[in-house]
Amino acid sequence: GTYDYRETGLCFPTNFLLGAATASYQVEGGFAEGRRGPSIWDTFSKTPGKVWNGDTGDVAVDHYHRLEEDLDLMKELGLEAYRFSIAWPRIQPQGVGQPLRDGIDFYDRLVDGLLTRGIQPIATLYHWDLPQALEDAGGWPARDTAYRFADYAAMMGQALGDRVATWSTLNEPWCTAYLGYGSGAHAPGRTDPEAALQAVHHLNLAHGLGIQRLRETASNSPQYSVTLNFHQVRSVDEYSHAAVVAIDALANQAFTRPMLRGEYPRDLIDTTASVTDWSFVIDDDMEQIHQPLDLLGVNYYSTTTVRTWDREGTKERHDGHKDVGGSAWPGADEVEFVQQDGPYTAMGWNIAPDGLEDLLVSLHQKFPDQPLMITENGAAFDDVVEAGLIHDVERADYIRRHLVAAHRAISRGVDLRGYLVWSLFDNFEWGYGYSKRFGIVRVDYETLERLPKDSASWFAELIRTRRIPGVASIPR
Ligand code: PNW
Repeated sequence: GTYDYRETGLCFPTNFLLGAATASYQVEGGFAEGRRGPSIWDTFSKTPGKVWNGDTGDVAVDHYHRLEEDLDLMKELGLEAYRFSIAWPRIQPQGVGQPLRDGIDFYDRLVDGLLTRGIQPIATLYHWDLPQALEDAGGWPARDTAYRFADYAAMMGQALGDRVATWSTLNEPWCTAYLGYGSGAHAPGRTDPEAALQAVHHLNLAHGLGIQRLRETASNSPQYSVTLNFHQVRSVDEYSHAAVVAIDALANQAFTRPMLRGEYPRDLIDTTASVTDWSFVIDDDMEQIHQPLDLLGVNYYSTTTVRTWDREGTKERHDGHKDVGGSAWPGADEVEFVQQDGPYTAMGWNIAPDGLEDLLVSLHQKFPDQPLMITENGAAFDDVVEAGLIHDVERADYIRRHLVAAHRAISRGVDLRGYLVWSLFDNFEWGYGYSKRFGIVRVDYETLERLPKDSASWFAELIRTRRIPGVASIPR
């Protein structure tokens, strides 16, 4: 195979945080427990044709009912941090009003269970499960959703602010805005380019207001963050500079510039000029959005390669996103996404650890004082169970090579604080249902049994020794 089995000899300092991540709708199940309200992902997954095989998160990996067992597993693997998300509709079933006791209790138990085991809780307030009632009232294209989010943030700050180590407002607002309201591949499945850009702005506003409300309520001194999925954009030829600028503006700068600098960049306004005049940006929005962050969360899986379309022939569409008709790139009509060189994961995403190093270095150059953390990185592969074991060398090798890239970025001066693998478990992979497995722990969807894969043992060895092991050194 193409794996690199060597021992690297590279070490991470003890304060470099190593852990794993999940998200509420992808793992919890228990969809009707404790008067939880429906989210847009319940509605979407139950709409025929939207999710592979008609899969839903009704049961998922049943984490809601297997909390203690799962916490013990995290402890056995030696995780130093666990990144989870809070299901808003468990707290406010209609997105407004008093918090539900059962909802708060569940996250109370989760946070306490982590702390008892010496694992840092990293809590994300929004990983895509918007209360359906708020979507019915307009969803993220409506300004009011940002205010509802701010109230919910304050509520969670009150409830858990004495124990959560790190707060993150949003996970990947890029996906929410452009896949939810532009391409239609994600809930709520709308395909309206202007709505997608309104969603961008109201997500940014929600983030800024949310940070402020969390700060008011916290009684210890947690870290405040947001998690973005950056597109590391490359061009195929020297004529395609404009395509890189447009995609970088839509994917990356649409979030980093308002959040970290309090402005929307010219390139974004220009790229989207045929779609919107951004008149929904009003009053002191930009000041509200611009809040200092202790950490910027970076999710990284792959690179993106573009070319300026010459308007001849059919446009290539290999942007790594499920094509369901609408565009995930409002205004970028002259951009072609080209097929990239392999190897690929089961998602069809090309494996490019050097893209992670480039991304971290460029973020450090643009925002020199901003500490970073890799909040997701990992891979789906078609795992095979052999005599009760899963020798997922490809996944261990993927993680290993990205850790080497992270290590190189650190040695080039990047202030990188940690690495969280996506994901702790195989889980509900959005539009792909249960067909794609990202876990370092396998879940048998018949019995719901958990089975750590070789990549989990490999990761546990990394945490124990703080040294990036060779893939061959997986204890068997
Ligand atoms: C991220 N895309 O999602 C999410 O934060 C996770 O919930 C998810 O399971 C993981 O990455 C793996 O996909 C993405 O189409 C979903 O570019 C789709 C895209 C990117 C990230």
